[in-house]
Amino acid sequence: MATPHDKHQHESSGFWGCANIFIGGGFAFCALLAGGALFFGGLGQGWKGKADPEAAAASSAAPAPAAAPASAAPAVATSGDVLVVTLRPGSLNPMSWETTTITAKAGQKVKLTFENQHATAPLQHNFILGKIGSKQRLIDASNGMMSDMAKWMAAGFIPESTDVLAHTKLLNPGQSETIEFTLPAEAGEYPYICTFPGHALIMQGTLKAE
Ligand SMILES: [Cu+2]
Repeated sequence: MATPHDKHQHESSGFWGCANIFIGGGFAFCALLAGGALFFGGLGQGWKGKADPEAAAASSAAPAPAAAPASAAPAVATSGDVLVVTLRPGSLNPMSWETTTITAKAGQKVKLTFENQHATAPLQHNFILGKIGSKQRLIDASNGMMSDMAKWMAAGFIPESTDVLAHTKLLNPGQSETIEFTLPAEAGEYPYICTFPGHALIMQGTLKAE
């Protein structure tokens, strides 16, 4: 189910690593202390309006869109028995998920694509799906990685833990990866977070298996 961690260990990127630690720290500070989401929301709308005439038209017709998805692909769809999920960073806050709740069936196959696209705040991210009840442990593991950023950057910030059910590699801005996994048979709430240090406290979602 989970792909072997060592498969990704050759993937490292010094430039984005350094840039992202720097940028990510700044964003975390902003988002936590100064209502960064609102700031980036405003910025995002402005950029989107320039880049995309349709979005501009839509936002003048409806003046207060809370969160306009950037891509045409629906966040969640089904194809046969497979749940097809497309995740992106949040358009308002780039250190959040655009989709924070996903409903699935216990034991269902999932084909998940993480499109790491953000118009105004390119950051590195990963996607980690954890066992039921593992959210805090994964957050703690992510925070613990700050003590050895070089080691964990080389490992894609993937926690070495049996709590990890499935994950992408660490994606650079603009990259995307599709992973397939089968949910456990147990119904419940499976947390998904980005374990890039500094992101985990905000970049959280819940996959509800019913
Ligand atoms: Cu992240």
